[in-house]
Amino acid sequence: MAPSSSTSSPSSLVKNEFLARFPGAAPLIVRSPGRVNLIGEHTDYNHGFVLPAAIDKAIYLAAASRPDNEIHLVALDLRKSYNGSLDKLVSSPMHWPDYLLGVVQQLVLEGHPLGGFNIVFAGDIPLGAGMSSSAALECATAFALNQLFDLGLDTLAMVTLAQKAENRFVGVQCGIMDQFASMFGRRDQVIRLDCDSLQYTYFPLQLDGIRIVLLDTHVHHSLASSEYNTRRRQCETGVRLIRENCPEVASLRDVTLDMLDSYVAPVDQLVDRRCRFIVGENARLLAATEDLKRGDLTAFGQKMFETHQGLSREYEVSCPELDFLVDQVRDDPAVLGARMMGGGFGGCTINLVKAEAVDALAGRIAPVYRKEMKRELTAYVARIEDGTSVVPD
Ligand code: GAF
Repeated sequence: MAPSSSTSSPSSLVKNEFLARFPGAAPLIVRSPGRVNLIGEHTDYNHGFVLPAAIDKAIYLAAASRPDNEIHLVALDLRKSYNGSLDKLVSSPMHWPDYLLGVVQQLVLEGHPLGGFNIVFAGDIPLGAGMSSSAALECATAFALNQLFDLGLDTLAMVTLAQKAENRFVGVQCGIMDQFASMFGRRDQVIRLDCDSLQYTYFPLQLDGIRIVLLDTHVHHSLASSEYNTRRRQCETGVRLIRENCPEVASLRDVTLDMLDSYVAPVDQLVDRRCRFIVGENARLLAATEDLKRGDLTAFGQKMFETHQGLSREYEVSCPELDFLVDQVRDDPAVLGARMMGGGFGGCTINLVKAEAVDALAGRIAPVYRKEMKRELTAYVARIEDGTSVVPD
């Protein structure tokens, strides 16, 4: 959705609500998008590669400073508000304030001079669908506070700060992908990010008649964050086992299949399966970016199916609903590739679909999904957009 100045746009909605609740000068308005990830899943915290992009679904946040130390937050979509203070940053039983307070806490810990502020936000990123609404909210907060208090943080500093907020305040040991994509996104380009060096390259995404379709399972497993942290620990165990023999290995990025055969498989088969997926996924991503350079979306799409297989069978972060949706499109000639996207255990699948077949696809799958999985299906077409920025007046 492109922000516009019409009264119904999300940016004018948050602005008007802000002015109604906090009369005074016009607030700063920030747009911070969700993301898709084309390939390279669970590789970020293993120092590997990812291929995300920011999308046209975003958080819109209106912010202004206050003369005291108070923090007033309003989540318009949830119709909830939070009042607190800079002097007492503790996590909230409502949970949603933590994404903002975590950013504030990191800024305070880093010694940045902050004052109190008011924020009103809303958005159109479906919650729990795996499009990273939480990272978008963290990035929007970091971006807004950086501007309001003239902190002089560069984009990468805001990204790492937003990630730390999630790791240390919210308690999910996520990697850097979601925050990076939300901040660094560029219209019609995907980002190949090396999560070890943090070097990144933009690749034009020539979709020529292909659409990125997200099929939302409407499954939100509470398992997601605990299992996510477990996967992370299992990967660390694999690295530890290998390092007993190969001390030069720093992360799964440096690991070969031979090393897994020799040092992990004989000791712990579950850890071996997890690590094997990551090693294969990094190689697959590098090959997939070659497909992109050649404009071969058919070969690229095949690799998305392979990724799904690995996430489902080896990494075991899928769920019956995600598997069902991928199985439904596997033999459809209008679908070039499909896989579960993001952390897993629910959320959505990402599909590359011929433009003329998008409506028919959703129309075909929704009734069978309802019948077999007893849930509704929502389809979104995602466009690739710019990252976090100020919405001009
Ligand atoms: C979630 C995390 F937040 C990311 O850092 C990433 O690990 C992803 O799951 C899986 O690739 O979105």
